[in-house]
Order: sequence, then C-alpha cells, then structure tokens
Amino acid sequence: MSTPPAYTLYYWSVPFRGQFIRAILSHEGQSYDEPGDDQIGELMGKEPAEQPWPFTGPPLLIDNADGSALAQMPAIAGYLGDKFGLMPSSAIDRARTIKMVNDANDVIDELTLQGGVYRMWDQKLWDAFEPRLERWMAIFETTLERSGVGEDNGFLFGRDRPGVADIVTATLWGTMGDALDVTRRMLQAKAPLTAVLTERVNAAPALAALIEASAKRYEGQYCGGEIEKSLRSVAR
Ligand SMILES: N[C@@H](CCC(=O)N[C@@H](CS)C(=O)NCC(=O)O)C(=O)O
Repeated sequence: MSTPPAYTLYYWSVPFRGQFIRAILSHEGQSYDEPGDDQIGELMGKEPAEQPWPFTGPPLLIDNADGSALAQMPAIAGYLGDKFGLMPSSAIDRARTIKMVNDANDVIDELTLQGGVYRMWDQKLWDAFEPRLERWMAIFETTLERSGVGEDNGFLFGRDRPGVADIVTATLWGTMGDALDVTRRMLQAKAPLTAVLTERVNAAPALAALIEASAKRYEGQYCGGEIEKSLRSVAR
C-alpha cells in the first residue's frame, strides 16, 4: 500500500501563484499531490461553510497530517515556513519575510493586471509599467543588500540555508524570467544580486527538478489564459 502524500495542494495547472507553494514543499522534500482544475472549480463553487477552509481562490493547502486547510498564498508560505524552520529567528525578520511574500504576490498581480479581470495589456500600458517593475526589482535588491546576501554566498536575514524569503524570491524572479526573457534581462541589469541569489537557490537539486518538471507539465505556460497571451504580446 502506498503512503498518502503529506500535503494536498489545490492550484491550477500553471506555475504562477501556486509555484511558490510547490517550491517550498519541494525544497523541503515534502510529498504532495494536486487533485487538479476540476476539483478546484468544485471546491470554489461550494458555500464557505462547506469548504475545507473558507476561501475565494487557490492556492488552498491541506495538511494531511491532521486535515487542516489554509488558503491565501502568503499565509500558506508562513505556515510551511514555521513548520520546516524556514523563518528567521527575530520577530522583525519574520515579519519582513512575510512582507517579501506579500511583495511577491503584489508583483505577480500587477504583472497580470490582477489576473486580467478588468483589462488586458497593450503596449502603452506595458511601457508605463516597466519602470514600476524595475522599482520592484530595486526593492528586492535593496532588501537583499541589507540582509546579508553576498554575491557568492549568504541567504536572507543571515540564515545559513535558504528560508521562505529566499525560496519565494527565487521562485518569483526565476519563474517570471523563464516565461518572459525581457524580465530576466531587466533583473540582471537592475538587480544583479537578486539575479544571482535566484540562480543559487534554484540550483538546489529539488528546485532544479521542480523547474524542469514544471516546464514539461505546464508546457512553458506562466499564468495561462488570455492575460498570458496579452502579456507575451507586449513584454518582449
Ligand atoms: N490573495 C490570494 C489570491 C488568490 C487568487 O486570486 N487566486 C487566483 C489564482 S492565482 C484565482 O483563481 N482566483 C479565483 C477567484 O478569485 O475567483 C492569494 O494570495 O492566494
């Protein structure tokens, strides 16, 4: 009889927001399964009182050790970070870690115009957004500089192995750079330390394997749908 996975992750079959949670679980060698898009639709359609934990949109994580469920990507990242010792020791650095996860969530929401609910990208809008994306990169870069990350070594907040902040930073910029080459070039030019940390963290065997498997599984998609088409048409 096969052992059930430690976690069940509900997220669409694209990298995007779910990839942060996949990366933390994979980095820590945790087993998880993903029931898939139909089951997500089914769960989203339930009344809050009938859901495993009330939520609007995935990711939703179930901890199969006790069945506890949680939504909101930064909350899940914080939960797993606590469980696996991936958070810094001081209260301020733990809060700054969560702040970085929220930043990452803001960046991908801005990059996709909040999932393309109200509008799609056009060239004028993208040209106006580029300086803002560069500023986001500068925010990560300055955070790294102030938090003990060196060019050849070191992780955020003085940790001796990657924590939630490092994994989320690497997943944010690595996944985006793989999908949109212009953002990789921009990161290398505007935030070189963030670019090298991204490569260093993503070179860990578990993350390298996740990245390779994801490229095959999602066939190079990033966020999917019409918004991805519109994003790719301008971010060149
Ligand atoms: N703030 C939430 C956002 C969740 C969210 O917007 N999920 C998207 C996928 S990335 C979704 O499918 N939403 C469906 C909906 O909001 O109706 C988080 O960080 O988890």
